[in-house]
Amino acid sequence: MNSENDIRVGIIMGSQSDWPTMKEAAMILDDLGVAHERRIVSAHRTPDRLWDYGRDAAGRGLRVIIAGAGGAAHLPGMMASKTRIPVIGVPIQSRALSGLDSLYSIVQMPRGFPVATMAIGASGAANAGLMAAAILALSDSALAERLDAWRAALSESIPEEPSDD
Ligand code: RP5
Repeated sequence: MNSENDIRVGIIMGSQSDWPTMKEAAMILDDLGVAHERRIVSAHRTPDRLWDYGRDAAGRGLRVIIAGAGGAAHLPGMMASKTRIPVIGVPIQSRALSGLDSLYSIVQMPRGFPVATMAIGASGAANAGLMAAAILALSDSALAERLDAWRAALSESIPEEPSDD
C-alpha cells in the first residue's frame, strides 16, 4: 500500500460513468508500479472540488494529472488553468457525438494553458497512463527501466506474420 506521500499521479474524471475508460490509465500505472489516486472531480457538478484539487495538487506532491471528461469536457482545461502540473486530457467517448465533442473541447485550448490531449476513449486513457509514466521516468531511473521493459514486451508480443487463427 502506498502512503499519501508516494502519490505522484492524480487520475480525475467528471463522472462515475467515465471510470470504465479511465480505469485503463489506472491499470497501466498499476502495471508500472506508479502510485496514483482516483477521484471524481466535475467542472460543473463539483466546481469547488475542482478548485481545491487544482490549488493543492503541487503542494501535495503530485507531478502529473490525468483528466478524463466527456461531452462539454472542460475539466482538463479548467484544471490546467489552476495548476502548473502537466495535465493529460482523455476525451471520453460520448454517446451523442462519439467523443468528437470531448476531443475538440479538450484539444483546442487557447494559448497559455496547454492540455496534452490523448486519443478518444480507452486507448487514449491507456496512453495517458504511459505518458504520465514517461514524464515521471525522466527523474526516476527504476521506473525508466520498468517502462523500457514494458515497451520491449509489447514489441515482442507482435508477430511477424498475420495468422488465420
Ligand atoms: C461529463 O459528463 C463526464 O465527464 C461524463 O463523461 C459526462 C456524462 O456524465 P454522466 O451523465 O454519465 O454522469 O461531466
